[in-house]
Amino acid sequence: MIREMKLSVIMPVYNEEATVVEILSKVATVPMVKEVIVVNDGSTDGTDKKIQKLLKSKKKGIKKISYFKKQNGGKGSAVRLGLEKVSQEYTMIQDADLEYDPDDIPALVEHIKKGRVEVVYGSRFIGPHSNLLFWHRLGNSFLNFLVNILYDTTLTDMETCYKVLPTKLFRELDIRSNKFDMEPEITCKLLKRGINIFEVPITYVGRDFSEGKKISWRDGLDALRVIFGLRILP
Ligand SMILES: Nc1nc2c(ncn2[C@@H]2O[C@H](COP(=O)(O)OP(=O)(O)OP(=O)(O)O)[C@@H](O)[C@H]2O)c(=O)[nH]1
Ligand SMILES: [Mg+2]
Repeated sequence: MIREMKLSVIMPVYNEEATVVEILSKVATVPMVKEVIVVNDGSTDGTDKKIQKLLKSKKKGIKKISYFKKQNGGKGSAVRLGLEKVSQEYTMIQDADLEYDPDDIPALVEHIKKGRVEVVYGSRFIGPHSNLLFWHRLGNSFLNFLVNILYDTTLTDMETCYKVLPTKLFRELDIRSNKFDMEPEITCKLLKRGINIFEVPITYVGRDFSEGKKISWRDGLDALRVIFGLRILP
């Protein structure tokens, strides 16, 4: 059985003037992407201007993009607002930098289309990748290892932004985290429900802080709180 894939993409954006137009143009032209919901929460650079200009242009695929602004609250809070606006059966997240490549989306959703799995993650560490930051990679591996031990699984990349979920399920997870701790919250809540997360290799070109990366060691502490907290909760 090949299922028609109707996908909404939520794009949280904060100070990404260098990349936002290119990534939006790319993701809006992926065949199964039926809408792109951009949430910009108070960028202080030229991000807003760049998005407005793109929306006014007649570029292919732009009709699919809807744009929301709010006060800065972090990636998780932006995704939560986006999720309220989603209209399609499946939802995924696309960061506004160029680390993840929308060309990988068709392969990412292939096994959902075939009806074999419900939730798919794009793993950066089983596909071709460059990784620039040693401590970031180490922290990432440690958090991933902890999830595997505490939730009895064998994921390779629970922090990936490429997560595809049925929209109904995503809403039921009732995500509370406001920042990057949203990623372990989604993962741990899925695992607690006994949902089988299917991983597909994706390409990844990591950026560094001079190129706009925002995640830091403090976000690692938030992740620890979420991973342990959700394990203890009934
Ligand atoms: N709306 C919104 N988006 C944010 C905020 N902080 C980060 N983002 C977005 O979240 C995405 C990921 O941020 P990055 O700094 O690239 O973090 P990263 O280390 O690459 O994160 P991963 O790719 O998940 O490992 C980018 O699209 C950012 O613009 C925020 O406060 N608000
Ligand atoms: Mg990034």
